[in-house]
Amino acid sequence: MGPGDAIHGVSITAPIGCLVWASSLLLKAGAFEHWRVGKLSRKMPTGGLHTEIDLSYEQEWELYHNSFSLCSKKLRVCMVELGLAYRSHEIDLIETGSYQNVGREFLAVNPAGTVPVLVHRGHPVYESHEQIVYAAEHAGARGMGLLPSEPELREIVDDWTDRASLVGNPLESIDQRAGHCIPGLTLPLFATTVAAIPYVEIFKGLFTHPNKERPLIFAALKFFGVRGLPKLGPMMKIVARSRDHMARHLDALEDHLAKNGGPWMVGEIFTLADVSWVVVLDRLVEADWEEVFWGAGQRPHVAAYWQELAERSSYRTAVLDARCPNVRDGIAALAEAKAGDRALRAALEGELGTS
Ligand SMILES: N[C@@H](CCC(=O)N[C@@H](CS)C(=O)NCC(=O)O)C(=O)O
Repeated sequence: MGPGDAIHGVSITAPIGCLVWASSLLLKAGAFEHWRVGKLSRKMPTGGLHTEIDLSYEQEWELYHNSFSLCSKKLRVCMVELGLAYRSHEIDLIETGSYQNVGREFLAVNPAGTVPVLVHRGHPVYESHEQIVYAAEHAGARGMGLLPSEPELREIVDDWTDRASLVGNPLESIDQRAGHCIPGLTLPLFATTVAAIPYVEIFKGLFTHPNKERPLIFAALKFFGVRGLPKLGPMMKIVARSRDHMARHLDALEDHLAKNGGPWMVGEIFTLADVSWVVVLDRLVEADWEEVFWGAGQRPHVAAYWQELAERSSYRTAVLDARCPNVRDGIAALAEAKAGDRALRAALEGELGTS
């Protein structure tokens, strides 16, 4: 469906146009985001274990997660690396089909409505960068391997884990965290994966999701598609800004890996820092940024690091095997659109340093 198409004989160009205009305005002003964060932060639980909350549970470890979410992938990779079995509760986000994450049942698990949530013996642990540490600290010898106790190694692990994390509003501190560049760099992929999500599901978010930007952005992406994304100026600015900052984070990673010799972030030991970065690099690959960032001999240490990460069985089990159909199709559609449209490729990949 494209501009001018009609549903039951009624033109949808005008209402969609208004929504796109409204979403651009909101993105530019950022006023709504402040309102949203202000409103949600009263409900947003702090990170870490909450022993004061009791949830019903059947297994020692339970995981509320989504197949596509970056933070969920990180926690799943971590659980596989630690050899911790868990009971799985898959929660849909609009990215994968519906706003189950803001339904009554899931809000009882996490009032902030975000995934993942790790539940240990019925108590939730919030924030994925804290969940992986918590899980490692409760996984015996295997956990100690992923989380070294030597202060100088632990400092490296903490720094690089933090740099890959998503903490608070992703559009802020994009210069400090590669994780914060990920939503912007995923916009082209959202523009293809959303093709499988009906408008009616997307617009439900106007009534149910605390962040009204989400349905507006997803509706605009669906309407324009990836080929029309270059027309959405505010979104393109976010793509360009995220691309430039990600290039700097990867330069730092390249330097770090060149100095310590690899194959992992702290040399021979695979740690939580690598768990945190495998999902960042995976997202860059699935959203077709691999060539831009480490193709054609650029950043050879990052390229070699990615190759090692992608060969780990935890990556295959927790990320590749979990990929859902609309994401699989969206990845192929994005690659196809860029391959057949040089202007689109140039608009998305641009000249680094131009944002
Ligand atoms: N800082 C949180 C971020 C959680 C987060 O934003 N999760 C996203 C998926 S990666 C989510 O649930 N989004 C759904 C929504 O906002 O509707 C963490 O690391 O766990």
